Amino acid sequence: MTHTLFAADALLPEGWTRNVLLTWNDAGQLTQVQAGAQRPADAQAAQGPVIPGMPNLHSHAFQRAFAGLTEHRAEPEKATGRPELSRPPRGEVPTLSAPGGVADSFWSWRTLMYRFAARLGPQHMEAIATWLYAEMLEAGYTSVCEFQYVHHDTDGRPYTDDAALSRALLRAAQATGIGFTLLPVLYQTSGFGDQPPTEGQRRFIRSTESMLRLLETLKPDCDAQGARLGLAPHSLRAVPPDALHEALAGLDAIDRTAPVHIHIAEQTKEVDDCVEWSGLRPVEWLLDHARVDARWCLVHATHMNDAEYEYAARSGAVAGLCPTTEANLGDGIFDFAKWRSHGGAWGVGSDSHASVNAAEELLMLEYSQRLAKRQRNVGASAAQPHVATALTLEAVQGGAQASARAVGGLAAGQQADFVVLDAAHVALQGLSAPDMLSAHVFASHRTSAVDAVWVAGRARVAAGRHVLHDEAVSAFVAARTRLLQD
Ligand code: NGQ
Ligand code: ZN
Repeated sequence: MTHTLFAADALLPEGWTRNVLLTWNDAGQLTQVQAGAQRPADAQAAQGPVIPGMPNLHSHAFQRAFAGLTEHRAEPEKATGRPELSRPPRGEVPTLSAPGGVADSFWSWRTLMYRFAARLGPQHMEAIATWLYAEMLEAGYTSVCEFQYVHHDTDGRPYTDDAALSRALLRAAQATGIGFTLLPVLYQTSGFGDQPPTEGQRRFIRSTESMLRLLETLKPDCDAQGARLGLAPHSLRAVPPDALHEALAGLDAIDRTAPVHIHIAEQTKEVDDCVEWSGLRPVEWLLDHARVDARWCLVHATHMNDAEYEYAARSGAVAGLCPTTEANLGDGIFDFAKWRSHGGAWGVGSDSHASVNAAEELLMLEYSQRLAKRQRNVGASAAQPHVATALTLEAVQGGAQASARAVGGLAAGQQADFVVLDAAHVALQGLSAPDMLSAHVFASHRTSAVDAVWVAGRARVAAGRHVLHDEAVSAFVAARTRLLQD
């Protein structure tokens, strides 16, 4: 059987197109995208412009329940109440001074985040992720890459089912209908040069061999629900070179095309420590020591020199930009124009979920560039003068590549993942389709202009709400309350 939707305006890979008939099969794959079509009498019609669904290329689901809880200055000792977690590992003491004590930083945030993660169990994880994924769908994301690093129980021992927390995420994805790429994380050290893990990291630690066994365990579950399985070496500071090489070889034996994601060069301290350890900057080290190619997603890659921008872009890897988290954590500013000048692929992720909104990531990305360069419309391209249009199309491409799934936009062979904008929203009413998308990204003032969201040809969000909205909210709030009380 085939299914159809008629769109008066649709954003195809080549740009805005009039009178488009989308046709897909029972498997949810687009079989035809016909421009300049007549509306068939029996076809349903979209009530607003249709844009491709955005793949979210970086998420730590559990952090959704922690978002908003560190937006005040606090001394780590007082805030954690746990001496073993409050003492940052060697070299991680914030050095800037601020009124009332040391300045908060990425590292002090991380101490608090670890403390929050210490209490998390599979049921919390499932409840948090179910609401998060419903929320992502409502906000225009149609798939997500989960960078999943909490593996063990609260004492740091493997669960009876070693894959318990990953399975909780798979169930949440299944229930909400979001497309899924699961990236179990390899984490072994607390810093460059084999520094032993800290107490706060005990739930993350696995041998390379046990990671490969976990991947083998999870592969059939992922295949059964159309999810993709990859691997995420957490960062160069968490995975020593031998383990990195062994894990990549093991991954290849399971699936030679599986995606590989890594956090890299997010903080200047990480760059300095890497140079001290190896004489090379993190991105330089990685390009020299691993076969980085289009399977890779370099998450953040905030701090690169000119040569790193050039060679990393040319490697074919996707830059995994997480603009609202990078702003929230004070990471620094990625040079988007430079990356693009070398033809670099890129996409967006919501990472710590300080914001869960595809449009807002594009807004933050563009604004960071405007502030840094004192220019406007930095994200426009030769082919697409409208910034929101250009950024949407590129982020969908890069996000699909990083997800290793056929979710690259409105074209035959891709999954039928799309978003119908709300043409009746006050910010959009009466505008042309490209201006409606601009208004959605730049002028909807934290209200939603998303009307309907379809994943693999199935409507998951209607009138701005996910089918599970109410029950998912209650379970999420209950889980967060328990986590904060326990
Ligand atoms: C994470 N988040 O794995 O959740 C990290 C913090 C780390 C970001 N990098 C932990 N944004 O990098 O060590
Ligand atoms: Zn991350």
